[in-house]
Amino acid sequence: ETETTYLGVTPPISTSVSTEREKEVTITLMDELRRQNMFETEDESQLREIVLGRVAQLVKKFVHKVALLRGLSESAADSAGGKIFTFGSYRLGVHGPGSDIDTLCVVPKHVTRDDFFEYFEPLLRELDGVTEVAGVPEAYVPVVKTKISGIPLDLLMARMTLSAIPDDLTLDDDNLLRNMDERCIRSLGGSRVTDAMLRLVPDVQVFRDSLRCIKLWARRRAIYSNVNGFLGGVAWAMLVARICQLYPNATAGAIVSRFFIIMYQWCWPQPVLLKQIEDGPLQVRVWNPKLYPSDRSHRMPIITPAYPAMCATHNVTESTQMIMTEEFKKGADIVDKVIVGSASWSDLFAKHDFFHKYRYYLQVIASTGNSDLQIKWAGTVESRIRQLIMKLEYVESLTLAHPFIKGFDQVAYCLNEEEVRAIAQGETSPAIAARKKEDVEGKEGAGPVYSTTFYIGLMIEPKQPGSSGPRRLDISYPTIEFTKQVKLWEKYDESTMGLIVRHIRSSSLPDYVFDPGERPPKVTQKRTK
Ligand code: 3AT
Ligand code: MN
Ligand code: MN
Repeated sequence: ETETTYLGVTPPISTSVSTEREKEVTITLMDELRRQNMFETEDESQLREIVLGRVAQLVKKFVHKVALLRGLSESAADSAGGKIFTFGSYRLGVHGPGSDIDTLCVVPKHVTRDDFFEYFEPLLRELDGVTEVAGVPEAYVPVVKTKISGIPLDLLMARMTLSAIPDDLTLDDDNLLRNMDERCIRSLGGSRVTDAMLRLVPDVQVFRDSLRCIKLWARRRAIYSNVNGFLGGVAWAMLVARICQLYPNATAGAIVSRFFIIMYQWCWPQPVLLKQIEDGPLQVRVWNPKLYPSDRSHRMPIITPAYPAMCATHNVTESTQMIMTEEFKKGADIVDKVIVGSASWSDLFAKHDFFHKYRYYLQVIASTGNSDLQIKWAGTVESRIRQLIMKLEYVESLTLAHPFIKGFDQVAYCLNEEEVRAIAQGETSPAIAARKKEDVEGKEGAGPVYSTTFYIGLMIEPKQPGSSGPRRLDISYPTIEFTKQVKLWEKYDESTMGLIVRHIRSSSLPDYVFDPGERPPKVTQKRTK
């Protein structure tokens, strides 16, 4: 046993300090991140602090008000407290100019979740500089989304089993979770995980700089999305944190370089852990593949470092794992070149080539005639696309089904039922596309159709030499099953919601998936004899 201590589940790979060259590329990396507009201005960062200060005051006011309503004495109400904690990118210190502030409001036991929506929300609406307030009490993690002085905030609430919330309360004690409501435990989770991560990295500034780089890279390469089977912000942060543990004295440039090499070579499904998984005071499941078959199905497990330990990457499928592994390899090659000087950091942040990569694509088109309903319907469809991907992975001649990380929203003003049907089926018509809201208003049977189209790239096995006839790709089973299952959604309504899955050739991809000038000009195919 050695005397030296380290953070993480194994000793570091290397404790040496970075080379001169690694220090140089760290400087050029930071320059590039600034050029890419990854940092907010000093003014914006001060504004965030002011806004947070005001939210903290408001939470206290709210707790005080509810205390009096519940018949507590004036002095008990005065000492009831209330405290905010941030999490997400702002807490990690990796937020960009437009990022929100994820904020948890911690309240004492006399304040209920209903109070949060009934009293806190109205108080918020009265606050100076508030331009948007939208409560989502029915969400898995209930939230009030707001905008104060132009800064977006996600406000969560957790009710503790304490009669007062002191200003010096911390959330790291697992025993605080005892007897708490499940939604409150979930709401605490984000904050507890973020704080644990910051405690588990050897150098917070190196971690932040490296994570900013990886987040930008993952966004540009279109592999930043938990719902679609890639990794979300928390998972990317945990991966970077683990590399930081393995190289405690390295600079950000060196961390990024090791990140790609190690992640490319990682022996999945060996989990990425920042600390040993521990048991705790609740009757809840802790991630354990030896015990639970569903945990055994996780292909790239990355485990949260706060109790109860959970897998942040349960959405990863065979396809998305292949895609990410390929990106790790490409990233490793580029960073190698950056270090020898034959590539620049901007090459690492090159835009993805999803819409150039495949010959065939699936379009999944969700449509309704109402913009509010469309958000819910499209969200539901998107959350199930992963199921379609997994079914497609079983199709024999399909090597890979690659989901794109975002849907494309469109609104078409239709004059009649026939047009509505055509749009819902994914057909495009220049005449309808050119029409404006005014053109259909007041007309009998006319109205808007809102559609969201998701794309899945299909990689098909090359045709076997010697086989006769055209190779047929039969995806009817996966698509029919998928449509059937999505329509089991409790709020599904046949008469107002459309769902279509169809395949198209790359040449039929609509212009809106490309940036201006991105699409190679169409060559008119003239057959020469
Ligand atoms: P941004 O800089 O805000 O884009 P972020 O990492 O802060 O990056 P989010 O604000 O979307 O990203 O998420 C912050 C945390 O909130 C991450 C996770 O702990 C939690 N979270 C996000 N989306 C959900 C969700 N749909 N359900 C539950 N928790 C979520
Ligand atoms: Mn955020
Ligand atoms: Mn958020």
